[in-house]
Amino acid sequence: MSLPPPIVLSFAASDPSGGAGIQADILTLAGMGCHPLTVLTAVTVQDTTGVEDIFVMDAEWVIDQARTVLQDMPVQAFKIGMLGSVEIVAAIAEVISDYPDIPLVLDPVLASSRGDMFANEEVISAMREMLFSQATIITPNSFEARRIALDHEDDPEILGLKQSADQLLQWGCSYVLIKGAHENTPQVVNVLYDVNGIVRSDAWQRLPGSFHGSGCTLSSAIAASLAHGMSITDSVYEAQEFTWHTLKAGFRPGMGQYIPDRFFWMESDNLEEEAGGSDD
Ligand code: PXL
Repeated sequence: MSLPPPIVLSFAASDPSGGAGIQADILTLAGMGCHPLTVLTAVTVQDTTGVEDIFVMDAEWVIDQARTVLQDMPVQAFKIGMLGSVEIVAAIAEVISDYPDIPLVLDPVLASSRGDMFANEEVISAMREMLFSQATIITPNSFEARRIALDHEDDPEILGLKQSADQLLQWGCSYVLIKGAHENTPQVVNVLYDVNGIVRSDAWQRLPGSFHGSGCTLSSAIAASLAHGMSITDSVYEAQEFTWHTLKAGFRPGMGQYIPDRFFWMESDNLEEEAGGSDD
């Protein structure tokens, strides 16, 4: 018998298309050599073209799922995706507060890449108040960073990204990774900040096509790297590289978006592909 791989607990919602959500987390964590524990926060009805419905779990069920596996197995990292309700935010905040030494990656999911909304103003406030101070790193895209940084419903475009990062850090997370895919730049530039400013900045070749599940893949890959014992800066680079390759090898299984291939590395051709580089 062999020793268990690093274990990561993901709190997320089901995406039956297998592109995003808990399915993305399971594939990514497994693809990066971790064992995934999964706590379901919601069930969505969706395919690769869009979300049709969402059923949010009762917060008690979230607590029961989490406490049961946590009493049985030691985890090396937590990852949080779609939350679903203020009660679920509170439930998760309470559970993870018992594990202050375990790194936490919080992907503050507000909407799908196609614009289906997943979080209202109350959930955003609850996330800021109860989860940010427990997060090692949060991974908003530039839209989410500006939207969450603004405490009200003003036009988020008025905030710069550095200004948004500073605001998010003030709510207590240690690092913010702002993803630049939605910005009008030739390359995709992802920037990691801490309270002292920019920690690292990585530019990646922009790939054609619209992807479903890239954010879930990146945040799970950071959690996997942290669970393997890597530093935060190395984890952020490793996760971006992994994610870029999943997108490069992405496939279009239906009539909508492309899905990242989290097992791209099983194709030996993809192992030699040149990705992009680091700015720092
Ligand atoms: O990528 C964010 C996300 C998270 N969780 C679920 C999703 C999506 C995007 O569609 O469906 C379940």
